[in-house]
Amino acid sequence: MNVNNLMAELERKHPGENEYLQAVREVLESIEEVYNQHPEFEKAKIVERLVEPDRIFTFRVTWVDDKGEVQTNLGYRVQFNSAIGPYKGGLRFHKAVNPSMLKFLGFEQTFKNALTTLPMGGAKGGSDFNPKGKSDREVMRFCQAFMTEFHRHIGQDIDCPAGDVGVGGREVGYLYGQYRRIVGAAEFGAMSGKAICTGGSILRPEATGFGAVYYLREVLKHDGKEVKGIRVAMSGYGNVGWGIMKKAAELGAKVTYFAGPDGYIHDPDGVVGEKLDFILEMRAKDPMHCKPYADKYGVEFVPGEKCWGVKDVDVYMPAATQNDVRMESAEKIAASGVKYYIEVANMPTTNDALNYLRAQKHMVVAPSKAVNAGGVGVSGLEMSQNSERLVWTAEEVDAQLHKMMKNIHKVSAEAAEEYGLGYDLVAGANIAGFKKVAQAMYEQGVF
Ligand code: 2IT
Repeated sequence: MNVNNLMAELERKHPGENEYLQAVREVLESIEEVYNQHPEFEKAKIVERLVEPDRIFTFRVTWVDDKGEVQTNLGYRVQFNSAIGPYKGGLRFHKAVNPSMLKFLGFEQTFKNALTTLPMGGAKGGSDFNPKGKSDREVMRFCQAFMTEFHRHIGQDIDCPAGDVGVGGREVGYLYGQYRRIVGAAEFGAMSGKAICTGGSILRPEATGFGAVYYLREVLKHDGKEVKGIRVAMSGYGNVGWGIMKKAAELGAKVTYFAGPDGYIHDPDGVVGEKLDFILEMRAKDPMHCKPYADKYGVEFVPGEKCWGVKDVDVYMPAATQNDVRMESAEKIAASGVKYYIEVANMPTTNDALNYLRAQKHMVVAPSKAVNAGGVGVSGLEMSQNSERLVWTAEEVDAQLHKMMKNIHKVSAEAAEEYGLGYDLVAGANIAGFKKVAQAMYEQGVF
């Protein structure tokens, strides 16, 4: 394989799909050498097949808003790869959703899911529906209209969607309800992220954030350090960011900086105790502003800025959205002297910024497809519970999540070591995830 040639071909076929092309390039660059040591993969054209989704569905979603006006959105599902299990991945409802974004997410999901060790292929879907400012009834009508078309593409052994940005417990409830109504069966494993009373798993909402902190713990352990006392600067305080704040507080670490869409907060005492509840309230009232936190607790708020570059922390964790950290921020991060850069949101760093940070000798960089895998990991455990028709306790789920995150760190570190790359967690995760999917494709023949 020659990455530049392959990318030139993909750019020709998919012009302007920048996020997708970015995600593919990032993975291919780090597996190029490994791949070239496997002539059997080369012969079976594994990479050429793996970079294209198996299929993409696009459909019209028409619904009626509260004013009685007819609205039309677009719905999508990118079924990327099912070599190791049924398609699995979230649904994103956001006004910027387009095929390039969902292809990048589906591609990343394929390797992430492989890292969890559970049998799950990769997929992603969603809609350009903007949930902001919509009433509860409008959200329900939209979800029902979406599922009326979408149901024919999913199923417990085919494709199991879940939540992502803009799709939380409420939306999954309406989506699953409509699925059950149409198929006329309680097929729990056709969606994950469900409420506990509808076959959901305990800890699924917290799993991504908790898992990220468990992963961070392994990185620190590698350096002989503990989580206790660690200070974190992060972006995002959505479902995932909040989970990080909560688990960090539980383990005696603290989030002292967090950035939202309107600027960043500096709380030297950390987001702990009842402040965690306040964040939930604040977000429910207005997800676009974190300033009310500063007003309530009398701490610093810096409008219009991100906290990348602050010096009095030990770890940076971008947990907002894709391409949040660009070159300009990466330079500030490197100059701050902070050692750990732990990606949490899917692809939060542009490729040039990521390569720049990875090249810093004093830094350890961990990739989102490993760090945030606990979310889909617990989705996989939800599918297991649904198949068994059993409900696990919080202790059981947490123990499995913990084991999974430890293992993801371990296999990533070992894969990098095996190929002479030292403690390179980014390349290691790509190599470990890729090898599993590639081997499964190879074993199953050419199609
Ligand atoms: O990015 C992700 O891993 C998710 N949105 C979770 C997907 C899932 O199926 O739980």
